[in-house]
Amino acid sequence: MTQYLLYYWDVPFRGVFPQLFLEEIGADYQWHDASEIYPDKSLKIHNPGMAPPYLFDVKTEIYLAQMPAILMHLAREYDYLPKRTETLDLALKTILDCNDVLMEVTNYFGQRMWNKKDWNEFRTARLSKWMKIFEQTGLDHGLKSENGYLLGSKISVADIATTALFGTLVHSFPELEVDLLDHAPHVLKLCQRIEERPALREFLRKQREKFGQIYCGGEIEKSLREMMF
Ligand SMILES: N[C@@H](CCC(=O)N[C@@H](CS)C(=O)NCC(=O)O)C(=O)O
Repeated sequence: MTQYLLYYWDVPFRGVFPQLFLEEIGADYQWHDASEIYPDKSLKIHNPGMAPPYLFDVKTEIYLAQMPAILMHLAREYDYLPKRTETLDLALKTILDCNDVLMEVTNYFGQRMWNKKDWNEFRTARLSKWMKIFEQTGLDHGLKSENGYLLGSKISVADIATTALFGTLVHSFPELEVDLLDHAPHVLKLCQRIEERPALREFLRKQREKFGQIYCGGEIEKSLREMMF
């Protein structure tokens, strides 16, 4: 029986976070185009949200918006939250960091297009710093090149979020893999390990076959692509 409906656009960007999680836990879910809710019905659903992704829980008939809230909800339901207070807090912090990186990479969701000067500054200063933050977080909690997870010895929602962020980014923009290798080599390996999990490998293969290297779509993706040369 269908457990969840996930509403998002036909690009990976932010929707791949909940989708990767739903695949990881083997949930029975249906993907729906965000236009079924956004914008016309945004205010008509129970628990309205500003913009996609939206998750609809079929059993409780409750909608939830905001990617971090959706991930935290699923993580709690399926025991993907660390137990200790520090790492539990860090799980939320990691998801929020991911959300910030999405916003920064897309220059505040395409409010302005990238130019070479701003992009190079962002890439060398902030993007590299974000990568180092994830790397140091992992190292502080026992992440190794061949094993371990971002927040300890057990997989958590933070690993799914980190992979949805950096795994997707370097798939869509292979030019950025060298940045991740330089600034966060253990995180790069972690993303590769998570992407190879049996529950995720086939999903990602199909999704990437369908989307190719599409990232967030629109004018801002075009602008981002121009920055890569
Ligand atoms: N903070 C929200 C942001 C949602 C959001 O910005 N969604 C984008 C697609 S990734 C959108 O459709 N925005 C249209 C709008 O904001 O009106 C979240 O994390 O879910």
